[in-house]
Amino acid sequence: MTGELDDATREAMNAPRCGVPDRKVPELEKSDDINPTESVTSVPDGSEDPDDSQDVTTAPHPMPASERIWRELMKNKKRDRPQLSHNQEPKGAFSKPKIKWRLLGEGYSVWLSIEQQRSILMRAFRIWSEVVPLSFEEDVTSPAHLIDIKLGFGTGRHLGCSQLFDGMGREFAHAWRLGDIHFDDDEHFVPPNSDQGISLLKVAVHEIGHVLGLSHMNQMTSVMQPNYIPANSRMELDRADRRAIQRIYGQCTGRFSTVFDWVHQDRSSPGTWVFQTYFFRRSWYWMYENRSNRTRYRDPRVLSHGWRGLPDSDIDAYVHIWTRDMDRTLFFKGTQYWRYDNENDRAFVRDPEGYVYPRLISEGFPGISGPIDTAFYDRKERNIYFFRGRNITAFSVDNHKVVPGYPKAIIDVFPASADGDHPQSDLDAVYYSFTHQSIFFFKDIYVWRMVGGQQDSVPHNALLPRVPISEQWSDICDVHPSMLSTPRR
Ligand SMILES: [Ca+2]
Ligand SMILES: [Ca+2]
Ligand SMILES: [Zn+2]
Ligand SMILES: [Zn+2]
Repeated sequence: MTGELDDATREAMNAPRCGVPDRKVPELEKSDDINPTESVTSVPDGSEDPDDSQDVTTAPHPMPASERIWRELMKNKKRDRPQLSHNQEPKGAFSKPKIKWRLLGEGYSVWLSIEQQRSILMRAFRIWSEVVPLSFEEDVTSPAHLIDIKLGFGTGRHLGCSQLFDGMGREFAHAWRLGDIHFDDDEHFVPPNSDQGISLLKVAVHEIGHVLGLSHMNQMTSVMQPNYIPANSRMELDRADRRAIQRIYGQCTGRFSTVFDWVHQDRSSPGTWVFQTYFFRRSWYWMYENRSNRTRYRDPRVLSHGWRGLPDSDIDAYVHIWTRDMDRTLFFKGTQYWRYDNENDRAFVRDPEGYVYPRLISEGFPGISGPIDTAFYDRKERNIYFFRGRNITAFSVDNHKVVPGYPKAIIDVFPASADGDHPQSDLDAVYYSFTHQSIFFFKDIYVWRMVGGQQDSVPHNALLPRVPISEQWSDICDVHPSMLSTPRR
């Protein structure tokens, strides 16, 4: 090995040992990934702390904010001492995508119910799995040696650990890179949104960050910043956290069943049209926040909870027929299609015209038979374009029949702008993005954007060279099914 200290090693060497009170603030790591922003030179003033303004008699006295310094030790899993030798530097990342964790039965907190502890820890793991291709599974049955991350609470001498905890204050927890997490139960751990005590969620997210290989980041908004800031209700990874963990584990990739902008009238102000972008994959979906270029916090969600009355997985296509006198939202699967009742937010069983759903595609669209790969509605031409295999078929909404001359080869209608760079056949999704004012073609983990507008060099409906989907839309990540959110849209 080089004998060079990496940041984590340096941090571990500078950190105080567990059980040895030391008021020195751990040295802040300079992270190179983010634009330099305000640096943390002091911990927040106690007067800004809502905890301190309250007279707490039953709960342990909250610590003054000036002492709310996050202290923990990071160690290599199989070593006792924080000092790492340089010739056996461990690889700093899990090399498998599925990671198992367990809250130790001998290490429950006295502050929260067991169910609360488990659900908070699950949420903390989930927060990381929302941005990297890792899944975390709570495993309460496998033999201990198969559990990657064991978590427990304890005070003083605890859990057979060689490092003593230091009572209330200073050290809150310690974590081993690629290993376990111990929480100092002399701290008053509380659920998120509590205005007193120490948020277990916040501490857990931070410690899991260390286990996954992150060091401290000197940014107020980062969950990896070294000073504990009293819990605020919104607990999110900021951009720097996301990029840092993705530098270790990469971006999430995967193919989608359907992608679309859901355009509908705003229920709170009729007459106003709004849209949200959705990505469907099997039985899950994400809502994408275009403005912040990321998915909504706590996505993915379960399709059947968010889109009632539709098939609960593998939707082939979405079509929004939108003319002056028609506004129909349709979902396709197999040989059938469903009409969605935007107002009541569920699929129609019987629509206002008296049609009963699901209907056969061939009944609603003479000349078209399912299954289809994908479809989209072109507002200008008032055609629905159905894709299947190598072919595309235009269906005129006004004439209620297939446009003469179709089906055609996809590549003839939407040629490649660069030789050989074309999806050819078996598309996953095609959708018009209101945000980008462009049509995108999805296949596998790639996306092709239609040129659009006027360009002399290439036909206006040519497809630009492909890019990975994850470059265009960030952080669309699977989570372990046990952690799926079930709240409605
Ligand atoms: Ca402590
Ligand atoms: Ca599809
Ligand atoms: Zn310990
Ligand atoms: Zn830390």
